[in-house]
Amino acid sequence: MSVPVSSKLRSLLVPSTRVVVFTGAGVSAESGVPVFRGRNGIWNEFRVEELATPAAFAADPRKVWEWYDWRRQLVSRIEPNAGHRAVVEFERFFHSCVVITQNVDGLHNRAGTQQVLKLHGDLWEVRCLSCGLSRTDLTSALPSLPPSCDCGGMLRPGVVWFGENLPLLAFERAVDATERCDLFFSIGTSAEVYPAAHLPGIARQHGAYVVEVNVERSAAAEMADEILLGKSGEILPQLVRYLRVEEASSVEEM
Ligand code: BJW
Ligand code: ZN
Repeated sequence: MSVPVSSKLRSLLVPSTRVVVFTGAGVSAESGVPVFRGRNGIWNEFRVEELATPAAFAADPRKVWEWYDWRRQLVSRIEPNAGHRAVVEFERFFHSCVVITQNVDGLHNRAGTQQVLKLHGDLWEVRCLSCGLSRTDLTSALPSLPPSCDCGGMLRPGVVWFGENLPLLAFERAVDATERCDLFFSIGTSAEVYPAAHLPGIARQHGAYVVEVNVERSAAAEMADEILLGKSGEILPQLVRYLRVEEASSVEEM
């Protein structure tokens, strides 16, 4: 089923438009990754204070690791969906398309996006609390919890918990791209977690056309010029079909 798309948005679907794609958990929902908030949200079942804070990890590292190991196993069994694949098509079509995600699942990369600004880290990264070394570890399930570094120190998940700073370079690049873009997509995020949630407003303040793609209106809706209500795995491929029409008509004109 198609959703109505404005003529303004269609006019922006040309290669020279500078695009930012900003995603949250909703873009992975159709792959089977649970979202955090709202219907079927993880936080309805678990308390955030018990799982996604440095204090929670200090109090019970094994419990926190069990949760992350469960999520690593889940993500290793599933595949990117049509929404992730459509983002790859965006990158191919637009001369400038910056992908910013709050997701830690790595599904944008697995779909084929090379450069992703990961604001909340990566489920597949581990960091040593003793020597500080970070590395990728694709093992699932982990043989012992909490896992240890070669130096003997305890490893932690390479994600950003509440109260922790975002990776500075990735966030600076995200803000920079957001300030420069013409078209900003906010996709599958509740836009409730800061500072990432500032991005749709920054885009709007700098004159971008802001489009929300979500199954329901989020906090970002206030900043949006246009809201496309529906699943990202259906709406984004619809936009890709428009890009193909645009591509075909520009070839005809040559
Ligand atoms: C679909 C769909 C489909 C479904 N198609 N759509 C007051 C008190 C305490 C702290 C604060 C405070 N005010 C501000 C703060 C700071 C705090 C914060 O923002 N808290 C708010 C919750 C109030 N932020 C931080 O602490 C951040 N750091 C920071 O600010 O540093 C400075 C600082 C330093 C020291 C002290 C204080 C500040 C860090 C935030 C880190 C967030 N980490 C997590 C966990 C990451 C690791 C992991 O995954 O385990 O990141 S929390 C969780 O939320 C995760 C997500 O990336 C993030 C955002 O969630 P997202 O992606 O938006 O998902 P949902 O579930 O919320 O929404 C899904 C959406 O999809 C919904 O809208 C659905 O409708 C939609 N949907 N299916 C399209 N098919
Ligand atoms: Zn170490």
